[in-house]
Amino acid sequence: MYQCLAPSSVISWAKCCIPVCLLDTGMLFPRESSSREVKELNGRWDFRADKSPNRNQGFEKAWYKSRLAETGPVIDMPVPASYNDITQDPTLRDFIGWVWYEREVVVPARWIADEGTRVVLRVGSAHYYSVVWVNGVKVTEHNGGHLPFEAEIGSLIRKDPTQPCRITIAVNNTLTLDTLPPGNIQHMDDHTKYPDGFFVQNIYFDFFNYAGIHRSVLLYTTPKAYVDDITVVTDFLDNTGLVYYKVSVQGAATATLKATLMDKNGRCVASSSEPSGVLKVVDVNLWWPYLMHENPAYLYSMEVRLMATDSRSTYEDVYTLPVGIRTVNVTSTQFLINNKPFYFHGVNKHEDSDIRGKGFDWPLIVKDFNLLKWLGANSFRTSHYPYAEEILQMCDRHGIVVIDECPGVGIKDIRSFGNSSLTHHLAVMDELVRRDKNHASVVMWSVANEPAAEMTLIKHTKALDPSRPVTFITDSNYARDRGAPYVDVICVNSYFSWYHDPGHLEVIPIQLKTQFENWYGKYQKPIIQSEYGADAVAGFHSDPPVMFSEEYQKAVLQSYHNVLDQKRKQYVIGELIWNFADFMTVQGITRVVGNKKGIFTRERQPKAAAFILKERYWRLANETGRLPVWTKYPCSF
Ligand code: GCB
Repeated sequence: MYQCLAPSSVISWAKCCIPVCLLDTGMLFPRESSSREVKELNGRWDFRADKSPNRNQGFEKAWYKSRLAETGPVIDMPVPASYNDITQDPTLRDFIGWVWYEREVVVPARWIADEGTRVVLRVGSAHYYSVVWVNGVKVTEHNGGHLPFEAEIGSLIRKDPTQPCRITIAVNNTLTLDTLPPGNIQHMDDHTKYPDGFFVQNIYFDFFNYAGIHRSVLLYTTPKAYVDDITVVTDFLDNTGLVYYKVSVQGAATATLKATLMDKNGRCVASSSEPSGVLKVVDVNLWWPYLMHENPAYLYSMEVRLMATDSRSTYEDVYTLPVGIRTVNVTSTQFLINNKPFYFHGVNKHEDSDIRGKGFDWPLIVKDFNLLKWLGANSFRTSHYPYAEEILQMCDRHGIVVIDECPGVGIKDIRSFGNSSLTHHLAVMDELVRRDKNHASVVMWSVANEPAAEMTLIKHTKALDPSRPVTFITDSNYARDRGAPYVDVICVNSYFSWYHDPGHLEVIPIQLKTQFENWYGKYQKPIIQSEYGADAVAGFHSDPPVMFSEEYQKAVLQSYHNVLDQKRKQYVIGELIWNFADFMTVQGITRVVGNKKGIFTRERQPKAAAFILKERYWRLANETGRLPVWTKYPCSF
């Protein structure tokens, strides 16, 4: 048991602990190669919300059987994007139920002609429950937002090559007590108060339940015999990097395989012909976090080349995976990356922006990475759900360290504490680890924000991926004995002088100190202040500071920082501000057009607090890290 280890012991996750995949198939990110093609289906789709009273007309009338425009009026809808803020229709902004998307695709003739080619339809994510048809035939369904799903559609489109390929996706954002996050529908039947058929969706999490197709829809090809999954876990010994790997193959009884690891210049540094094993890299360039090394985020490329033959032909498949070589260890007082203490000075984020909602958007992502670097942030937590894979790829490329969180947020209703919730929660962890296990930037899993059954979840996640530590996020008042004995790092959210003792900045030094001392005293595990902050409406000023002014937000941060500075010399290993940017929430009396705890506005302009944090993060980096040459003069940003 980890908690029995002496304070100085190191819990090491490296070695050759390969994550186990409990799911039938892999979920490699679709990449082009000499054997694989990718066709993006993003852009304008036809769209129709099913506004029938039971929201079921689409299924009753089988809207998937013909063109959507033939079933009734359709409107334009961009993919990827949440549909909520796209139109001027208030009933669509707050719509609950099934919406239908459709578009026709021209499939390259050779994809159809070549029986040895697999054609896969992949949805990066759709919120929340999805059903997918191709030419009226159901090909898959998926339970849960934020994670990808796919279906092989080759045989279907080959049935009648003269037909265009019509893709229909129905998406339902109804949350139940067993979904992640949970929610429930409440019907109001009192006709003296509510119109006919009035209902609301109750949720217990603090962000808008944006819905629709949130990430790219793609078609991609692989040969019939193909690389289905690759798992890597890395380590090093002195100057030698070790890449433990495992390749799984589908579509061939026997196959030959070559795994080649290449450096940044494309030079082969190690290779093997085995489906699993270890690649040894002499004079290794380790993957280091941003601001911890002058050459951070070094990535090798692992090319897997597969050859298989059947009675008809020979298949060659090539898949190239970026690989960062690094280790992660935890002691009772430190978080070690490559055996050096790492202090998380970072942010909590949301996938959230004007108009797009939770829709994937490259300009926003690149802007956010520029802001993270400007701020001197070295890390973030994917509060409160898995972010797009492209965001994790950016983290790998830029050395931004990630605590990867599953969508277990707002599990408050006692009825969500049962077995069916837990079974789904475990399945979501399987999907999350399967998708993100190979990212060097991902250094820890977070099973939930205040979860119901953390013990089982933590044990399950550790069994899934023994190569990384596991945590869950708690708040300062949370029953302390539930999950804490099982986690590797304690993550605490607290809002002193905001939700507790509002307006009283003077309580922060006492209450924060007590919080840390209680948690550490009981568990002797390193602690991350995983949320803290205060709302500030940009442009509101007040001296002396009062709540909601930029000055108050600044003062809260400064008071927290004073305590963090004492405790980070002992066992506090990180601080993540809540939040990077203002974000949309449900309407309510505590939210003024959303949550305003951002240090940037929703439009990504800095509030006064951003400058406080920037000054601090660069100071921390200067104390503990080694700045890249180009960041020698951070003030010149
Ligand atoms: C929290 C939650 C986060 C909220 C935040 C707040 O503890 O984890 O989702 O947005 O507090 O601002 O209330």
